[in-house]
Amino acid sequence: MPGKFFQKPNEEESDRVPPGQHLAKGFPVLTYGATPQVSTEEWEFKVWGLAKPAVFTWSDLMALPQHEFTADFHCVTRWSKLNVKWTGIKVTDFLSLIEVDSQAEHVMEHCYGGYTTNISMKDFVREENFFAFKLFDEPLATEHGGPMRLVVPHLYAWKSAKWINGLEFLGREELGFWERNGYHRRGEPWAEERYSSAFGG
Ligand SMILES: Nc1nc2c(c(=O)[nH]1)N[C@H]1C(S)=C(S)[C@@H](COP(=O)(O)O)O[C@H]1N2
Ligand SMILES: [Mo]
Repeated sequence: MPGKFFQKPNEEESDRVPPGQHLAKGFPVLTYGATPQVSTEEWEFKVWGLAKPAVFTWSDLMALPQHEFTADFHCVTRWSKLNVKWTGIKVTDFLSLIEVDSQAEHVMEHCYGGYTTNISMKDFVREENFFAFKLFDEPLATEHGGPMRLVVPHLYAWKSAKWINGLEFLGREELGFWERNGYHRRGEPWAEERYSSAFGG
C-alpha cells in the first residue's frame, strides 16, 4: 500500500517527477501567512515600473481568450502534483494589453496580502505561463489563490503567485519574499534550484 501522503508514480509518469520530489495525494495548500479574501468585483490588477502604468479589472481580464491548461506542479518542499487542470489566460495575451519598456529584464509579482516573488522576463513571457481562475473546472478556491493566480509550470511553485494583483517591471533583479529568505533566485525543479548558495544550499 502506498503511504498516506505520497503516491508512487506509474512508469509513464515517473520521468515527469523531478529529482528529490514525491507525488502528493490530493492538492496540498501552501501559504505563508493569512489567506486574503478578494471578490472579483473588488479585484484589481496593476502594472508599473518599467511599463506604462495601468490598472485592470476582472472583466478586462475575462475579455481575453480563455484556455484550458494541464500542467505539473512542483513545490520546493518536495511534493509534486501531475496533470493539474486549470482554466486561464495566457501571460502572452495579457502582455498584448500593456506597454513594457525594452529595458525591462525582470518582473516582481505582487499579491494581495503582500507576498512577492521575482522572475526574469525570459521566464515570465513563456507561452505556457498563465493567469488561472479555475481549477479542475471549478472557480479557483480561495486557498489555492482565487480569484486569480499566476501559474509558471517550468519553475518551482513558489513562483506561481496566488492572489496576484500586480506586476512591477524592473531593469535589474530584485528578490521576492522567499528569495530574500534563502530560496533560489530562479527555482528550476529539474536542476534542483531549491536554495540560494548564500544560505548553504
Ligand atoms: N500569495 C502567495 N502565493 C503563493 C504562496 C504564498 O504563500 N502566497 N506560496 C507559494 C508556494 S511555496 C507554493 S508551493 C504554491 C502552493 O500553491 P497551492 O497552495 O495552490 O498548492 O503557491 C505559491 N504561491
Ligand atoms: Mo512551495
